[in-house]
Amino acid sequence: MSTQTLPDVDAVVVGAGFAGLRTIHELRQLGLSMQVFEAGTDVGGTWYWNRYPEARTDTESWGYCLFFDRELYETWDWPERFPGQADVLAYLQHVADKHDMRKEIRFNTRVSGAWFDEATNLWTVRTEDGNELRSRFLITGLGWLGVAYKPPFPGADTFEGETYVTSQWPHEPVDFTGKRVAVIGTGATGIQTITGVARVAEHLTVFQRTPNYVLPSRNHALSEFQRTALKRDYDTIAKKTREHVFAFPMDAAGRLGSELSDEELEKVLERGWETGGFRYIFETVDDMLVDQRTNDAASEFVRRKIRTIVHDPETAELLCPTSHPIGGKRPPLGSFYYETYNRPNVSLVSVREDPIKEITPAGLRTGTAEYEFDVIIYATGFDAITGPLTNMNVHGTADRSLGEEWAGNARMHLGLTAAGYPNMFAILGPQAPFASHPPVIEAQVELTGKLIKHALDTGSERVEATEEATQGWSDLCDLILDATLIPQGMGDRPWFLGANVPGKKPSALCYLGGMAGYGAEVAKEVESGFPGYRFS
Ligand code: NA7
Repeated sequence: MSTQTLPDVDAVVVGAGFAGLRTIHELRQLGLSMQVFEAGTDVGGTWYWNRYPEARTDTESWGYCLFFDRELYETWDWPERFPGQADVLAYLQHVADKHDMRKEIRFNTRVSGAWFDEATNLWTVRTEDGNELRSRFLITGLGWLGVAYKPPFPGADTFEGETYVTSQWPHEPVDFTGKRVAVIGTGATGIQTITGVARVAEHLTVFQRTPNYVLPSRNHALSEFQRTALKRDYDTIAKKTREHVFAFPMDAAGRLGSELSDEELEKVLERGWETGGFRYIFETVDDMLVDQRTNDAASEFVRRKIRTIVHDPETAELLCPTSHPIGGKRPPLGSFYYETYNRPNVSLVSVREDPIKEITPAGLRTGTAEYEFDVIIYATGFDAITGPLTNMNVHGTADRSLGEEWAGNARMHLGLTAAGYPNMFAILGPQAPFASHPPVIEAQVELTGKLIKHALDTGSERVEATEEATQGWSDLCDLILDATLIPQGMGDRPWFLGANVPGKKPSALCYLGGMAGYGAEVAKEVESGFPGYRFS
């Protein structure tokens, strides 16, 4: 008589942010049992950890949410155009409470490894507290930005003041009043932190290696009237997020910069700049990221704005990005960011030619100068996209870890599944669309549901992307990347191409074919009976 090893639960889900919560709903629809593990003490994921000053979305609130529950959409009130961290966290807490999701989640529990067993076709998932669980399916919702990157400056431990990392911010408020503060890094999180800290610190010194194109967010409170109108517009907004290239609730511009005269282009850019946010990129023209002349004009437009806003010409020049095209790095949104450099208590130090050499007990030292601080804030980014998954220590068939697998290029079919990792679904895995995350997450969780359902319907114990499909998707990601101007920015280390962490191999870590393009690829896969997958 043969004995069969049975799973403890149908699915283990890792993470309780947008992806984990949306997955709970999907698995319930399928009638599957689950255990969700979450390292934090509450739901929220990225929005649980990133509590630094002024942390805020760069996507308009009415599109930065989940659409699976219309009532949820119509009963939630976003206070601002771009919600702050506390509001996004409150939203996710509300999602979990409304759908009674917390009972599926074990908080304070970090997964330390997962192994696929070929003999039983089950995953064994181990947690740091020493427990083990066997499941048929493993679904990770780790986000792209769960592992901080902190440059290994010599002497970092010797600093006698306070040290903070933006993405590991304390839960208690930090008071910078009367303090001399350093911020290292001017990416999206640095930009937000800088404007917040500048208002209270005695002095803020910003250490900038690469200037960015910081677009004005023009954030504002939403009136009762606006909120009501947005809720009534649920169908249109949901459709727009599925069809817009970046999954934003916007329309395409419907015009090409390449077909406009210099004067017309200037006018359109001015309107986009005044409207604020990513509308400068996506509602002005549809070819900013692919047409050189248009991109040059849009980049120069921002430089002119910087020179107009910033009073000190030397500081203005340091803030002007010249070594990558707009879009070559992820452009941050700011709220009076450039204006901040007109404050008497803020100074800018370029460490491009004169890098930080070491952290000292009193502050830090570049090749030519020494600085003293009470506080150093690292806004130095993340081991993005691959870091959270490789850190989780996932072993597929042949006991091969994702870290080993991705020593070449990180590849995942449809940014979700990989050959050699059966029954594993990585929501926001490498080569998922580079677009606003909640709509991408919903699309990927829905696809996960369909793949699992097909496996169940066909009595399959195992569903796995084929090698051909995994490589084919990766080739497509390369092809699309090369059709854009984005590779021109590679020298400035964009994180979404894995270029920001020394030793990490840069590659097409995301799909740049747009949200509608992704939807079409997914539909093709589903409607043709999953040719990219093997069910057994
Ligand atoms: P980013 O955008 O990767 O920014 C990190 C910043 O830290 C960037 O300005 C880096 O300069 C700087 N950095 C990194 N290492 C160093 C060293 N050694 N010396 C000086 N400066 C350094 O990360 P964020 O956290 O701001 O944003 C990531 C995403 O989170 C963001 O795009 C949103 O989607 C949310 P560099 O540009 O490499 O010269």
